[in-house]
Amino acid sequence: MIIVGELINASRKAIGAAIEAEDVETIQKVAADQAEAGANYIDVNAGIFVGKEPEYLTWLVETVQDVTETPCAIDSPDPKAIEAALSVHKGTPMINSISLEKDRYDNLMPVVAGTDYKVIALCMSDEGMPETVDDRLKIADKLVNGLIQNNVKVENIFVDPLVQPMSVNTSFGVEFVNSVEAIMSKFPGIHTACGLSNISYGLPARKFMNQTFMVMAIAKGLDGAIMNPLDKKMMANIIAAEALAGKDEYCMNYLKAFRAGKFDV
Ligand code: THG
Repeated sequence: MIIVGELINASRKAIGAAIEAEDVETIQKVAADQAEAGANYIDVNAGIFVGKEPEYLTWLVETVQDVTETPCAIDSPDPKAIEAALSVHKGTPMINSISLEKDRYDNLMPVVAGTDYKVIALCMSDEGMPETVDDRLKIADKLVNGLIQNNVKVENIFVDPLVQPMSVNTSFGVEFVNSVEAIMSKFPGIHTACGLSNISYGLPARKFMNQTFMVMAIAKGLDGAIMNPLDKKMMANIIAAEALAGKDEYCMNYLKAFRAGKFDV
């Protein structure tokens, strides 16, 4: 599982305040803690600051990279903000995300074309949010083919089928996990990723719903997630679910995690 640590997101109160105050220490602690907990990428999102997003995202990348070698996932719908952040990023980042929305697609495709960046391809178009497997496959098909035509390697693409809240429609959980399965089998070698926590929006005890949903999605092939790596139960669930899904030869990783105390949660 490729884990993208979600905690540096300006929509979280403490982080929004730290960004405005240029509080390096707070941001660096959250970055280092997530890297230490096993994040493969550190998501940086300054989306609430309209107009200032390029400036703040650039500052976030520099601040995070001063304290960890773990690369960033640059999280913005705005190609200009992504380009600004890329101009200072060292190493190979993840771009979060391109979508089929025309402006976003047309402006971001040249930025990722021919690069070795990891690219999240979000199943969203100008026609709105997809609901069924079929809706998602149609968008994924266009995004994946477009990226491949622009010389992005299939193994660098993470399709995000878009998680929608269970509280809105009882079928949204099943449609999502079936989309993961359909996308993984239609495009061999591709990855999937998502922000899981949307599934539990509007419900109590969200962590239980999120943790269980993760296991269901892993069973269908999900191999990337934008999540809180400091959630130890979630991390333990992932290790067990990946072993159960046949992705952990001789349960080596499971045994290693046990010995490291990762199941003492
Ligand atoms: N897909 C893609 N990118 C995304 C999302 C997605 N980026 C943004 C979002 N959705 C995922 N990121 C977050 C960031 C923070 C929170 C939720 C999603 C959040 N966290 C809890 C909090 O602040 O209280 C803490 C988490 C916890 O305790 O478990 O709210 O869907 N491609």
